[in-house]
Amino acid sequence: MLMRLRWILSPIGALVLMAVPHHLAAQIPFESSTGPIPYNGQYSRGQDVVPSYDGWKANPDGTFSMYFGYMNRNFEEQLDIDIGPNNNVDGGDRGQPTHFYPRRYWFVFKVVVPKDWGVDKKVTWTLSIRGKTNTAKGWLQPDWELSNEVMMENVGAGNRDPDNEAPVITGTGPQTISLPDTVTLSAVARDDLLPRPRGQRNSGEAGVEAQGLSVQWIQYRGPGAITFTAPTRAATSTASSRSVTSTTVAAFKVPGIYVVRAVASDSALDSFHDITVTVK
Ligand SMILES: [Ca+2]
Repeated sequence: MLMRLRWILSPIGALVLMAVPHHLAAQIPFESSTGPIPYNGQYSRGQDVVPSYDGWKANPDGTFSMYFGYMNRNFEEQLDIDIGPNNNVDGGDRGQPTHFYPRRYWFVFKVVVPKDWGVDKKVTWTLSIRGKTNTAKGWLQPDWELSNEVMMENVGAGNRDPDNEAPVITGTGPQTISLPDTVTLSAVARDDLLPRPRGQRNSGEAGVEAQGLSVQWIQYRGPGAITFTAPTRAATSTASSRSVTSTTVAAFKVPGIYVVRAVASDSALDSFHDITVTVK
C-alpha cells in the first residue's frame, strides 16, 4: 500500500495532486469471488465498499491462511464501518479493517483456519453500508492457492522476481495516551534486496514503480480520523539499502481504540506492523 503521487481530476475540474495507493490498479469491472460487479461509472463519493476473497496459503504448521481485501468503489471518499452487524467475519471480529481507503486493496488481512478445516467450508466477511450488503466467501479451493508470485501478479507489481520475499517489519508496541497528547510511532523494515532494480529506465516511463524499500503509515481502525503530523512515508534513498526506519507522530480528536498500520513495501510485496493506540 505504498502511496504514490498521481494527478487526478477533481470534482471542480482542476487537476490536483493526490496520494493514491499503488495497489489500486484499475480493476473495473471488479471481479469478486461472488462474480463481477457492474461498472457504474466513476464516483468520487457516495458508493459502497465490496469485500474480496483474495486466496489462501498453507502454513508450515498445517493450518491455512485465507486472505481478504476490498474495493472501495469511491475514487476519493474514505469510508469507516465499525465492527459489528455491518462489518463482521462470520459474525465476529477477525482483525478486519474498519477504515477503507479509495479503490482496490489486496491481502489486507488474513484469517487462519485449522488444518482440518476442509475444502468447502466457508469464511464469510460481510460489509454493509448505505443500504448495500456485500460479502466475500473464502474457502480452500485449489485454484485459489497463493504464492508470492501470484500475489505480486495480482497487485500489478512491475518487477516480479520469483525469489522475492516480503520485507520483515517490526515497530512500536501498543500505546495509551490521553487527549490532547499525540503519540510517536516507529517501524523498521528489512528486506532481501529483491526485486532487483531493472536496468536504467526513464523516470517518465509509464508504470515504473519506485525501487527500494519503503514504510508507509495508514489508518486501519478507529472511531475517528488520525492525522499523521510527520511525514507518512519513508523510503530508502538507494535500491541497495537493506533497511529503512520510519517515525511518525499521530494525532487524534476522538477517544477510542485505534489501529495504526505501518506498511513495508519492496515495491512488489508488502508486510504490515499494526499498533493499537488507546486514546482516552
Ligand atoms: Ca523483497
